[in-house]
Amino acid sequence: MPEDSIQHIDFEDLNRRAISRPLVSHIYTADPSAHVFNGKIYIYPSHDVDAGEAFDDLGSHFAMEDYHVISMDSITSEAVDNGVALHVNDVPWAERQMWAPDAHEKNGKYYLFFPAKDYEGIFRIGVATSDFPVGPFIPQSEPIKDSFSIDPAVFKDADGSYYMYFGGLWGGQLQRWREGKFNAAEPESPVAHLPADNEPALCAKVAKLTDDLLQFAEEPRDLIILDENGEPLLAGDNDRRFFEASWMHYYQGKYYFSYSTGDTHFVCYATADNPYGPFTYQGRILNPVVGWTSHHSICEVEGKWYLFYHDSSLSKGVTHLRSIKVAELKHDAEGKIQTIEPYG
Ligand code: FUB
Repeated sequence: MPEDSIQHIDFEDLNRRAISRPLVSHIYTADPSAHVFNGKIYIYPSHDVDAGEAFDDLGSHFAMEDYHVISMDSITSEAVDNGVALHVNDVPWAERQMWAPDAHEKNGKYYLFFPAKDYEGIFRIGVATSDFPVGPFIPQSEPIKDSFSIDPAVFKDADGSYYMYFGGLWGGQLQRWREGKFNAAEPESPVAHLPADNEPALCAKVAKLTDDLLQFAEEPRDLIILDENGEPLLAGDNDRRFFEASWMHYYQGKYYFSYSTGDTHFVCYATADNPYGPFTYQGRILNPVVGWTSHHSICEVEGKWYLFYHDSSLSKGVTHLRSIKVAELKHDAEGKIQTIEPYG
């Protein structure tokens, strides 16, 4: 829900209508990436804090410093905070802004993938490893070579390959990498360097990972989303084009790429028959939540599918103080996802 409409919200009424409650309320959490490892649910969220930074459209007020892993024995059990799993002070290359992370498992080892700004103010994506799903995680000394932008989501395909999906506009800097290297030219405005409305939209990126999950095995490719006529979505198609918050899930023979439309506040999805695409736009998964951002993951737990998402209802609309939630997600007989209305 856009910032300027929040002042009119009756939060008591909204919380009554909300389809789910915050999973934890002793800290603020956002951007939940959920997985089942060894029969247990692990959620890798951002840990929101109020660091006193001024609000701007580059997201400087999202000044997070560490990650906590949240675990649940089952979808209805209590969500447990397992404490600090990684702190920015322990990451040699990272200076600030520990944004939306993800994690995965391979051969009994756990990998935390996270974006942060380096000492030049450029978002990079790092990897940290642990013998335990809840950490503590030990970071690599350098970010992934040639990584950029934000919101890594790692998907394991049926053949054992792992792919990273990533990217984000405005504060996520994706628009500054259009020429293959960081465009440092001023102004550092969120809308500078974007394509014109009638040009193809900027794409999320996808790259296969190396066997040790520590590097890109190939140069990241554009994840193209086509409209109903087989044409790439345009940059001005703000209700449908990619903005940030990549996620991938596989359901009945199809790859489902889901993402946030950012300034129009929807979580949407597109499908393909392979992990690279091209994908075809299908529809909305989640209508706008309270707060500017919307960011989710989709995870199967004991045969049912769930949408993990966040909103700012607990903080009464403070956009950088969010809480993770979960709701059941349903695919219909044709595989279409039913749109979720967060407040009933
Ligand atoms: O949490 C910081 C940023 O807000 C994430 O990286 C974006 O996806 C948005 O949720």
